[in-house]
Amino acid sequence: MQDSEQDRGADAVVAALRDAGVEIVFSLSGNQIMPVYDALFGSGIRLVHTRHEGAAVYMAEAYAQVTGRPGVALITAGPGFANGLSAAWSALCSHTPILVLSGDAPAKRAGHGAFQEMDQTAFAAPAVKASFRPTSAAALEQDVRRALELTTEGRHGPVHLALPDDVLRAPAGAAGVASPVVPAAAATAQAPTGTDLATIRAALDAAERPIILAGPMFRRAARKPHLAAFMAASGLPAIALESPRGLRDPRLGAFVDVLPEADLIITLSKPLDFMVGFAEPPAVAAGCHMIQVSLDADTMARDRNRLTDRDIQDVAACPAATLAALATSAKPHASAPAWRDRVLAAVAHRPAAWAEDATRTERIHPVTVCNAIRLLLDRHPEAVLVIDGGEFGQWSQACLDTSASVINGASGAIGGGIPYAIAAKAARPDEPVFVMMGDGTAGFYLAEFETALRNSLPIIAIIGNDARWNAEHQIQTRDYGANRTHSCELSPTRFDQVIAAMGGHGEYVTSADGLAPALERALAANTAACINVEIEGLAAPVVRLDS
Ligand SMILES: Cc1ncc(C[n+]2csc(CCOP(=O)(O)OP(=O)(O)O)c2C)c(N)n1
Ligand SMILES: [Mg+2]
Repeated sequence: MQDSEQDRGADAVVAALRDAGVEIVFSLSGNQIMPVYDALFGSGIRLVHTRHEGAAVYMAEAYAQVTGRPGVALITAGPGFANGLSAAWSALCSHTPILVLSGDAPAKRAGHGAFQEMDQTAFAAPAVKASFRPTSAAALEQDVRRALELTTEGRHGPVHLALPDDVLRAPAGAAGVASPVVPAAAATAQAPTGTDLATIRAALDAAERPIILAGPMFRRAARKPHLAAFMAASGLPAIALESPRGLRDPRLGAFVDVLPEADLIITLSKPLDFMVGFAEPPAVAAGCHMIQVSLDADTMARDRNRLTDRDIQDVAACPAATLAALATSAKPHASAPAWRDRVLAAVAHRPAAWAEDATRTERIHPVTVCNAIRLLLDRHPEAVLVIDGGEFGQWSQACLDTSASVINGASGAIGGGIPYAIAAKAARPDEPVFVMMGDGTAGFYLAEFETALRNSLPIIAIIGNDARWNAEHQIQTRDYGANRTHSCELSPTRFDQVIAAMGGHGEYVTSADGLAPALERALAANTAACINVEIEGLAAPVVRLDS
């Protein structure tokens, strides 16, 4: 400890993290946050040092999703902070609780043009739930503790703290009375009132085909069982949405075909946004009664005010607590289980033709790759499966699921897959972690393979390589014509060789027969591995009841 003999602001930051039970900080270093690196010595908190700030923030997001506890990223000022913002916005869209700590220029030099000075809170504002810049070392411990609490207060999401360099180095105990800048978090989640529950129960009784649409939080391992318990008790369908394709998420099969039949939709922390076709026809019937259950009053008001001619009620209560209360008191609904079975059959629907199609392509069909992965997931039911974007990612979504899955989420950002997998492995070191992604997507954070190797976090990446930004190629073909596609071709990169050169395990698969043995070798290698599969570049799957 060189900056001062006493505890510094940086020590206060680390004390708050440690006391909150934080086990890992994902970080990329820089001048202003050096005191925090120093303070981490002896704290028991693991530091995973990444190759890009975006990766550190994506790692915090996946860590939170897999563990159910807030993830923490620590990045430097100016460009480092800006590099992390896109990933912070992903966590905002996926309702994931993360704390983003960034270094900042000295507070006493505010407005003087200090190195990397930037109005961080203004820059962060649209990308996070809340952003603050504490200026007192004495209040820093409280500020960090409160910021962590805020990540799970109301709708879960990212909270940002800009930490001025001089505040991190200043003695934490010497400043006398100091007021924290982060407001107090609400003590408890708001339970639904008896009136709230009576409103919902009455609506359920009056409806013929009610359904619950839940937000991405209900896809997480910790909350999935709540949906299942409600379905079991009531006999009604409850579906969680987390994909940027919304109702057309291939994981939801032909769900889009049955939702318009619903006459009551109860949303649980699921805004009536693009993911649900703005709750307008044809996605949702015009006469459908809707009840929104959320702690995000602003978003509920936004949606209700837009849909003024619709029958919408708001319930300002914790969605998880509301669901639990409904599950314990539910009795089988009059329409159950026929309506539920119809919805679940639509969700499970996949075109029968895929099996045969998969044998006909010249290069390996994405479904064939997925079938090989499924055998491994059957053997390792606790494995984590990460799926990133692109058409290959959509095929993976259609074919694969596990109890612990992480996808690129409602932001629609591609590229976070490798960092997601690394964080999932840090959270679950005893389980295999697979990440499926396209060759374009793989390029975003390929250097993080070195992070995986350096930190002994053996992930297995399956790259569906069609030497193309295929999703973009498909859009150009569809919207402008087959003779007006350009600039989507990529080199057929030997990712396996790149990873082997880094010191990891590489496999190059050019035939369906080669898939299973390559996967077995990668598992046995117990090091970060890349399976580079030459796939057929197909359009993302479309699943409809008549397909
Ligand atoms: C951060 C970000 N940049 C760009 C895009 C647009 N985008 C979506 S899919 C895609 C192509 C992905 O290509 P690849 O990973 O090779 O998968 P493929 O579609 O070829 O299977 C692009 C560029 C995006 N969604 N997110
Ligand atoms: Mg591709």
